[in-house]
Amino acid sequence: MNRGTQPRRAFITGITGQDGSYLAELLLGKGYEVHGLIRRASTFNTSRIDHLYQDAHDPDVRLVLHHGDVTDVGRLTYLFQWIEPDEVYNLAAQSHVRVSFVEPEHTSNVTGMGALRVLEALRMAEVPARVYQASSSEMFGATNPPQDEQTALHPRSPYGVSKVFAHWMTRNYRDGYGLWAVSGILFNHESPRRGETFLTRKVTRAVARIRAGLEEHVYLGNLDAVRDWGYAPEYVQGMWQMLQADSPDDYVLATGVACSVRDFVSTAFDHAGLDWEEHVRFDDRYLRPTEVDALIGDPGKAARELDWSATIAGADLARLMVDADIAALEGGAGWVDRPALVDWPVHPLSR
Ligand code: NDP
Ligand code: GDR
Repeated sequence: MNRGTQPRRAFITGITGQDGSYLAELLLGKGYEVHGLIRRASTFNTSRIDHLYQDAHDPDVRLVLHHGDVTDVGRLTYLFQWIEPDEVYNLAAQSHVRVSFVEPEHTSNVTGMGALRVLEALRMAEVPARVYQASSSEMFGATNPPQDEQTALHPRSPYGVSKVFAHWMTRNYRDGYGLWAVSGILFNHESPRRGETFLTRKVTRAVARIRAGLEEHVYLGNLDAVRDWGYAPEYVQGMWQMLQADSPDDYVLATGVACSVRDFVSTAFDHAGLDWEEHVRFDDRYLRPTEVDALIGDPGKAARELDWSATIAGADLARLMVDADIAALEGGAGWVDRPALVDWPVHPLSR
């Protein structure tokens, strides 16, 4: 859509999550007007974006939040008609694989059907936006590495199955309705803003607390799984690049570097001068009914066609995250320069 000198408009579902917060930063830095969908919660849920807060009374506010939910297609349709975004990033999901076994229906509704609602709302609103769908390496599941865009999908969790549904819906809306839609098949990506119950952050946060004498042990499940861990800010850059391409296509974003859970754990503890075997205990509650043994991506297509590549992987990432958790615990420079908690006003016209 050509708006002359007006800023480009992006709409992000999942803006309060790890990726949403980095993406909002990136797009604001590029001059975009950014609209984010947030869920009403009984406690503040905007801690990852509070440092981006702008006073809603300023005339040139470029970050606007809207209450809503990807389970509510009417709300999404209304917002798309009213905002007329140029780019839509669908990052909202129940994104925890272990939790998806406990809540398969909820996960399917949000992670799978939620993506369909975003696509359908855009179709109904007749807004010619470019759409990014957050697909996942979990879709490959049991298929042997290395995995790329041609690799067969074999999901091993309700989360993985939901992402496959969303992935194929996105392709079908592209093929059937001409929607400018892409799926980014992203391998694990982490950061100091990673949710505290995912493996990397659980470990680096525990390392900082054990080092400070606040805790003695951390309980983990399967240490044998192999993942391809990259750094989240680099991955949101890749998302944006996918939407700037000449034509819509799907891309794998990965480092190509294999790292086992055990190696990540030992690197993180080593970095803080601790012996991991003294502090890590096993708890079978963190096992999954079906595990994904090895995910190692081949990001060759993204390198060739988007000039995208990851620079931080596995062990470097573990050290970076340990440093950030130690700094945060010591009250120094944490991951965010957070102002006093703010009550984000939802837009007055966003009724
Ligand atoms: P997070 O779990 O950190 O963030 C998920 C976001 O979705 C949060 O903002 C959450 O809101 C929001 N959300 C959850 N349910 C709903 C709902 N019903 N309606 C609206 N919003 C909702 O995930 P990440 O940032 O790590 O990941 C972003 C996306 O990328 C997800 O779709 C994830 O599945 C996918 N992905 C992630 C990878 C990774 O390694 N990080 C790899 C591949 C794919 P709230 O804050 O209120 O909970
Ligand atoms: P994953 O990430 O399932 O790959 O999904 P997670 O960090 O949860 O698990 C990674 C591996 O570590 C093993 N593991 C543990 N995991 C957790 N969470 N807690 C533990 O105590 C623990 N002990 C061992 C797991 O079994 C697994 O093998 C992430 C999510 O961000 C998805 O949304 C995303 O799509 C995929 O990455 C790519």
